[in-house]
Amino acid sequence: MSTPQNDLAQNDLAQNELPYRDLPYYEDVSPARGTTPPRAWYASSDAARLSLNGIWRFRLSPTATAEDDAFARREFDASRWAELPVPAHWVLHGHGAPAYTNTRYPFPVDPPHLPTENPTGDHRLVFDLPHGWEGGESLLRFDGVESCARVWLNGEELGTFKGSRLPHEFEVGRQLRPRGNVLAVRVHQWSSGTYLEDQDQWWLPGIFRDVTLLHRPEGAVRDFFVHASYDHTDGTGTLLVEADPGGRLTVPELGIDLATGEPATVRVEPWSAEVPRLYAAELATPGERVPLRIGFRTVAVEDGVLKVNGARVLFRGVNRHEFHPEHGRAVDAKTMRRDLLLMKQHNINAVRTSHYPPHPAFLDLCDELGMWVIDECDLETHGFAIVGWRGNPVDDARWTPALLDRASRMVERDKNHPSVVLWSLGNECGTGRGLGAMADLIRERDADRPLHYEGDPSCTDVDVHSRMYAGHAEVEQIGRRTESPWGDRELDERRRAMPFLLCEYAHAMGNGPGGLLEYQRLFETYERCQGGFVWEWIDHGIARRTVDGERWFAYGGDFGEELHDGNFVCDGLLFPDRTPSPGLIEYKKVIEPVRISGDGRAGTVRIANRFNFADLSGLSFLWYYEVQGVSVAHGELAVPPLGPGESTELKLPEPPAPERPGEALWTVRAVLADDTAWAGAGHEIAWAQLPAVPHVPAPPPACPAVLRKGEGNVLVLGRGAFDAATGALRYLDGFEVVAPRLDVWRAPTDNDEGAEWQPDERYGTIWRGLGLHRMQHRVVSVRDADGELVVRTRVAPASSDLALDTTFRWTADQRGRALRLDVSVVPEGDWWCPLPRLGVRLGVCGSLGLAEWYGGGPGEAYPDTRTASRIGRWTLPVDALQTPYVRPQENGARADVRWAELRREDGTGLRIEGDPAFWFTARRWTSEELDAAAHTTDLRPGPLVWINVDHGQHGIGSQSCGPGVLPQHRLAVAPASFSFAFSTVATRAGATWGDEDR
Ligand code: IPT
Repeated sequence: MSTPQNDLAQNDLAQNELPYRDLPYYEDVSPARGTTPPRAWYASSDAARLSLNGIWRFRLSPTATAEDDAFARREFDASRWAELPVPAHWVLHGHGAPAYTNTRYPFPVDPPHLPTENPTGDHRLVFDLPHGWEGGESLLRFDGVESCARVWLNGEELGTFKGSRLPHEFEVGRQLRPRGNVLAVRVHQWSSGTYLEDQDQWWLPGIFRDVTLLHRPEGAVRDFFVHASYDHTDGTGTLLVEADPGGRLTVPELGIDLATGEPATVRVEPWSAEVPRLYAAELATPGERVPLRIGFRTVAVEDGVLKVNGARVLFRGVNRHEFHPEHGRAVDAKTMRRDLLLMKQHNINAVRTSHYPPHPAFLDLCDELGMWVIDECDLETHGFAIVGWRGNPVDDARWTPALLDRASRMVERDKNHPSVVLWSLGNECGTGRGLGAMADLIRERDADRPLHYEGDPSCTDVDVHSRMYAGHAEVEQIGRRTESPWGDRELDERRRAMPFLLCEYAHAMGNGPGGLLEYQRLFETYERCQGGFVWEWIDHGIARRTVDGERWFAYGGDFGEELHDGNFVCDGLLFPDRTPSPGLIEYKKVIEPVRISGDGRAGTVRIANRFNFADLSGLSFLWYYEVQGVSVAHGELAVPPLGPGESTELKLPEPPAPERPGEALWTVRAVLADDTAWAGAGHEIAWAQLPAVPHVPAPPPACPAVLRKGEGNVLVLGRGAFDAATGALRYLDGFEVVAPRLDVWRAPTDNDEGAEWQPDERYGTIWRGLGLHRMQHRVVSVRDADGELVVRTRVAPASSDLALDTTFRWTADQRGRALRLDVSVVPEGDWWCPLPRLGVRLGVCGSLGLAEWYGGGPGEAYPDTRTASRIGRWTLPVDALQTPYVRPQENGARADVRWAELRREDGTGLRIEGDPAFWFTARRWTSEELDAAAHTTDLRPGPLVWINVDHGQHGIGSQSCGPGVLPQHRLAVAPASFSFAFSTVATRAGATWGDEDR
């Protein structure tokens, strides 16, 4: 933000930009010494290459200068050093420990200086050249070293470099010998580069990507640039490949055989993330043949809209950090592919490589499988925000060479990927001249991709307007191109004419994110709103084991860091072990590229193709007619191969004559017709349920039983036995229960807790402050009202006059086995905040370990995360109802439950029906225990299963970083009434009350 103080600070700074002098290389701001210019990366060629990955020797020292460089000499004896795999982070192999901070630098902000304690890892590898390795030039390539390296080969120093997630190469032909080569690499955890790499992630030093020796025959490819555009007006592609040295380019399938530097225009099929058409090609220079895969596509901003091949694209995106729970950012090829398959399988079509260029092979996979990519530079100086941006390197000319080096290493490395459609200057760097210089450099080199950077609201250097965590209302305003002015009229106008992206939204920390559906509607309504990127793909929990071998995931603070940001590092759609979280299942549903809607009663269904490029010929449509959650008829629906944006309305078949009464609905699913590269035939893409016959809850007792006094201090009503003094239910049909009572507490989610920078109320703190976690229940009266049992309780927190005046009215039918509970709640006092939940909690014996329910499932759902919940009959063990969020918190509710049963192994158990449908939760610990736990291993099953049947739940929102719960999803305090019927289940086959309903 531009304020007088800021401007002053920036001016002062400009005058202070005297050159830094006499700094050691790791503090010196210059990017590198001795490396060769950046160039395109390619996975293979016919030139020899030798992977130097493997087991190296390793020594850790506490400071940058504790050890001299004698280890680089060939004769040095490192046989007593530890062994360490490369690529790896040494802190994940028992040398030192990881540490997590979000924006804060873990050392004083004193650029470019670093703490004296600067863990330094000396790495050493002895290697032979393979048989037949020819002499001449070779390059030694490092794909990623954090954060600064000094390199020697056979005792001769090659140079130094910084830029952790960028490639660096040295010429080494002269130093190589056939046998016994000694490669020595000194890696400092902290360097001036660290000031540019303040991304929100673990601090993980090491050689974490591949090390490769590349033979460079005479006339080998130094660099090449593939320009492959597509003209959607005439269906032609134009190919031009620049190469140094020049050579020939062949694309057999297109009959192309050209000299480099010469263009060719031919009819082609275009590349898109939906239809990733690649053409196999070969670049041949006098000394090398490089296989290429070419995708034709044109990216352009036209009429304020970002278009590819002439069509508006909608990003259904995620922010992807590189992360593996055991290996940190040393992510292997299998894991990269796994990420992409999981994304494709969940309808995700775009990745922002937050906040650095990924392993280069990842982009090959994006080309192949189809993914829009925003490639982001390895640059973030977020920690300067804490000191009012004073000294921010992106606004200090002394750092500009380092910024430019980073920009050009990214662009040169990744320029040949059709999947990369936008360049991003970096993340959260504030503003400054350095960013402008980077933008100039990138545009100069590659005019064919628009630029992205979120941190400068003026949008001076970019082609798309981008925001993070903007609320729905603001996105709507932006959608209308009426967002508030920033300052400069001309720039404001320019910005309003730009396409808009949410480069981060929907913070997926813990339970959530909520509110996805409402964002998606905005993206579909406003042409300018071209989608967003959920923050983020995966939880960065580090795998640990208890002494008993049980696995758990560590977050900030678990390694004894004195400064840390706790579990803010676990905010992904995947759990650390890459199991999809409910958030991912919800996202998949919300962004489904086929919209199915209709009128189940009228028997009509509408299919809309929401792809931007693909038609629907690859999909099959299946229908099911379900009565009480059981499919009674099904078949295939003939859907024409609608083109992008097209829709049609179809008639569903005649439903079968009902064998028994009850709720009925149509489920229509769109599935892959054939196997694809990323999922098999039958994989579901989209679905909808269309109600045909509504659900009718069980009526109140027709022939009410009468309350009577039993033996001792007991009241008996139907099959229920109650404590006469408190009115608490003790037994149901001989079955012991911990009496149902009103419950409003949930273990606050990360989103309930909220973030300090969000203006919305932080309800976790507010609820706790009010004492909602320790409500007291004062029994006001226990009455026999015309044979019914009526119990009035005042439920209220200590030290407050707020209360919930609660009446439980118990009734039973003479003939039935069920007990009906009508609850009514009347708030007292000025309740100004929503409740976490409103319902009834009871406890039953832990042997009731199996849950079956008819209602929303199979996964959890909350008011603003319920799109993926589908009505059906579901069965799961109680243990599987819980979602293992890395930091335990409220989870596991099932929405719209008509009835639920908990059963023992022999089939006997308890049944609960709701009127209206309810939220159902069952777990082996209480909400209080859940609330107290810091890690999953803190939760120990108790002797009981605790059941919550809720009339209401507060929404989830995204406030752990973004906006809170939308008003329509808040659980406002208001008079409420709702009912449950409790009965026992005799055996699986001979069910009791509710039998007529099944
Ligand atoms: C935003 C960062 O860009 C991202 O790296 C991550 O830290 C995210 O927040 C939260 O997990 S910045 C935030 C202060 C809006």
